[in-house]
Amino acid sequence: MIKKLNRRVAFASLTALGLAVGLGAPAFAGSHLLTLRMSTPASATDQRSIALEEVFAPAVAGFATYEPHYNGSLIAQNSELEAIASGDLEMSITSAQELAQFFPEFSIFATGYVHQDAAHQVAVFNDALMEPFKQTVEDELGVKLLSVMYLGQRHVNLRQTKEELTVMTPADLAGVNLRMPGTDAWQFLGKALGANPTPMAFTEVYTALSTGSVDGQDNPLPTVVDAKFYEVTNQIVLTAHLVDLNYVAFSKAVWDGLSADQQAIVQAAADAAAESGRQIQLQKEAELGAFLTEKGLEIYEPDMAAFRSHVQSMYLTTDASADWPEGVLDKINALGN
Ligand code: KDO
Repeated sequence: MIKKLNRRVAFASLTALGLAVGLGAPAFAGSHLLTLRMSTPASATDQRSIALEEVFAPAVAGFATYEPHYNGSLIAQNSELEAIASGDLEMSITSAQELAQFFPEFSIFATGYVHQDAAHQVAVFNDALMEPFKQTVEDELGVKLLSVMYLGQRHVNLRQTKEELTVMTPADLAGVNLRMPGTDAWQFLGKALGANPTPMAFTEVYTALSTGSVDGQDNPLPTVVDAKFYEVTNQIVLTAHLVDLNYVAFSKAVWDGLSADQQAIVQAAADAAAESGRQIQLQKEAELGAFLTEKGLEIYEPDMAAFRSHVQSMYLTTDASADWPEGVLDKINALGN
């Protein structure tokens, strides 16, 4: 908690300094195009990357050059927000879990079995309940959350064959070293699933699975295919424990230097990219089970009620929900089915 508070204060000051001295101040009038560097751990073939290149980039091309950096090659996973705050980066595809490092209340959007589907994510992001969250990130970190992108339903993906380990309830994951991304919110989710979470950057997961330094990882089916995790794992347990999202994060300092027309173009471009990526990702999720079965993976549903109740009670009976603003969970639930 102290660490988080320190980070929060430190970055509020850093952002104030960055804004005051004009770090990241854009030069985009006339023939001077603004460069929008975007860093993500995702690959160039991930649907979110493709959507930004194919939809966002051409829409802003009149005044900005979109410059994507993939596979964490420019900024390491989970450091992108600091980079935007300090003027070293203009855009990223961030997560609620990363934001929770600075603003613990964001963990509510990173909680298992809260978002119900892609449409629910959009309804929550566009609802008034989201305004104080967005405002805090803008004011204290200098980052604008433009739109919500759909990553998909995360499932547990293991090296063991189903014969070696069949997972029906959280108890079956006891002692399983499950790679989860390296922030507290992710690690807690791994524990809530009943596993032994191991923090690791996304770019290291394929090697860790192939050498057996972890037993498994969790990600949506399109990521399992895109990152070729199916080559080094044997089963997928369809836990659907997190309908995962990312936000299109944009430098507030750069935003403030845009004209009102340019801001409207950037906003519309981010929304259109998010919508395009969402539709393709949903289609892929529906189709890729068959592809993965062909590749030899065993795919099955566990006891969903057991997972849901174990995960939910872990959040509601521990400190994990202590920072959630009063009433927000009810509002999120009310926007679902
Ligand atoms: C991952 O590290 O497992 C994760 O899926 C977490 C997401 O928030 C997101 O950062 C994603 O990786 C990357 O964009 C790579 O797909």
